[in-house]
Amino acid sequence: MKISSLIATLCASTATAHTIFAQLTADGKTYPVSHGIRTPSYDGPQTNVNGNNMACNGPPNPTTPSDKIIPVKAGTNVSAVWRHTLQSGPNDVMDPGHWGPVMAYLKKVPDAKKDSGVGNGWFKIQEGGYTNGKWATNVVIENKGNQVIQIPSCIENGQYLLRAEMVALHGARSTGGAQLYMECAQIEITGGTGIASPKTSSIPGIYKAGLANDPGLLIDIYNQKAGFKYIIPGPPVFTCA
Ligand SMILES: [Cu+2]
Repeated sequence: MKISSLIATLCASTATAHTIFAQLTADGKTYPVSHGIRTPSYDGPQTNVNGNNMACNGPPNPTTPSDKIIPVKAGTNVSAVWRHTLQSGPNDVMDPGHWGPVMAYLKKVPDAKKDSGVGNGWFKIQEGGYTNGKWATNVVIENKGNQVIQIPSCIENGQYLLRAEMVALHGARSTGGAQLYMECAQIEITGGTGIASPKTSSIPGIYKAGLANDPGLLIDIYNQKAGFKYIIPGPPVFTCA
């Protein structure tokens, strides 16, 4: 058995490895687990990039609605806090062998508590891939589960869904083998200048299953040359400048 197959097999046999965007830190305040976030009772991945559950998770990871909305100031940094389970602490974020990219998206919605997130309106505001020999998932793990995300200063005020995502590529050498973890937080942005209208994309729709279309999700990460250029999936990051 090749070492890459061995690693993938080990990972698949341990359900202890996955992760959940469990709570949000905004304006210096860390909210309780599941406050304003549709967290699942199971920490498994989504693997069908064409499924509606690619937006805000869902079966086979049943998500619980929240009646909370978290206030966020435009231009500030928030942290999506990742945990292995809803009971885990900062030293139990995810299996460190879950190498892959990290991303965050926003979608402006009329009612953040009710909107499914499915369909157009999403724009990417943060991403990390493979830099200086380190995967972005490992950066988050070493940062005690904190994915730091800057909320653009130039967008409109109002309610948004904040979709934070980590992707594990240990099984991604075959189609559908990438494991995508995402949850949606319900936020209300204030202080934005509103001068920008980001170009938006649909979820599902931002990712593709085939190699020609998405080399960032169909890749044998164990057989790359040192310093290879990893192509982060999804649209480019929106910036105000
Ligand atoms: Cu996993």
